[in-house]
Amino acid sequence: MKTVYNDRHGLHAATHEFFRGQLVPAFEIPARADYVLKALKDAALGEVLAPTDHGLAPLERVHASAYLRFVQGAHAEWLALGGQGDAFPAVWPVRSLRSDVEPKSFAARMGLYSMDSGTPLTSGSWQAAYWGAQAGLSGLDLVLAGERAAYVLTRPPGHHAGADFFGGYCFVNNAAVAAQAALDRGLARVAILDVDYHHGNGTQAIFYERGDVFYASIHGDPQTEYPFFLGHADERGVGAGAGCNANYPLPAGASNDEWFAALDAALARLRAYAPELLIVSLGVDTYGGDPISHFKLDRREFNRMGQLLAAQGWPTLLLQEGGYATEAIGLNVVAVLQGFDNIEGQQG
Ligand code: Q9C
Ligand code: ZN
Repeated sequence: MKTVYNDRHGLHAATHEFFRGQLVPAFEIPARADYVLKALKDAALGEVLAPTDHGLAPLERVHASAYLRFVQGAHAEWLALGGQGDAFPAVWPVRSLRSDVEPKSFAARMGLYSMDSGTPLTSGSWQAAYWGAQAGLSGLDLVLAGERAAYVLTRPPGHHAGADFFGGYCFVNNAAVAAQAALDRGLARVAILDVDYHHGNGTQAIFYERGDVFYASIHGDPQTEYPFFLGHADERGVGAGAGCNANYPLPAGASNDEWFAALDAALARLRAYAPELLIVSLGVDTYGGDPISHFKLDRREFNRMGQLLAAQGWPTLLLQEGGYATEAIGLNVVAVLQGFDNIEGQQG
């Protein structure tokens, strides 16, 4: 299948991140995408294309304009105030505090527009994230033009980003932007299947009250796993979206049998919904060797995942999300894509 590659991803390059409140070397690094690109080329998986610019309007269909404006200018503001290196939020409007008034203070706006301190805002974050969304939109173009499937290689990831906040390494919700663009181009029902280890809280929240996007996710139980505050099984959507949200939280350490049972259940829900397009939030941090996650998938399982996704028969857009076993994620992604293209692939 064809790949759209965001070649500006390297503009987002953090050295450190806060992990459980401690500053550690960043996990979400440019080498992740470099390894995937190399593996795609080694496997001769298909053409690699550059994104075309669809402008800001499709991002504004999902994200608040004030939020996008803030992210766009935030690092320059930080430097102008004497900040050095990457910027991190440190204060948030939690319960009883107001989030309806945008403060003047930069530190306060960093908190207003974020959900955690684990997402470094760097000088190139906006550019990288903007072009990631453009890559997603370009992949959508391919699928709407009749390609069976397309893969979007980009970082930073997107599924934790909400309508007006960043977090979980994410700034722009690429899957949500692509889903909304598909609707705006005439589709009536889009499914998003999120197989990243972490629940895609941003994607779920963006479509929670809507029936035109079905969100299904298999992920580490938020009782113990990031993002902690969303992703439970009893979240089923409300209003027009009632019944259009399906979460499959699994305990950290869940077996591959449990994971594929959840995938079976999620796909059955999606078949009942009968989407015209499937968007896959393809995180490969479900890999057994991932440094921040606790599932046990390996090449054989990634290959099978791709086969099962293809077997549904829907036009499919696969978007890169997480995966932090840097040197392995290329082979893991290729295993999914080869499975989708019905290539057995190398095991092990
Ligand atoms: N204290 C994605 O895979 N860090 N995001 C956890 C726990 C955030 C992962 C810190 C992990 C986010 C797209
Ligand atoms: Zn993840």
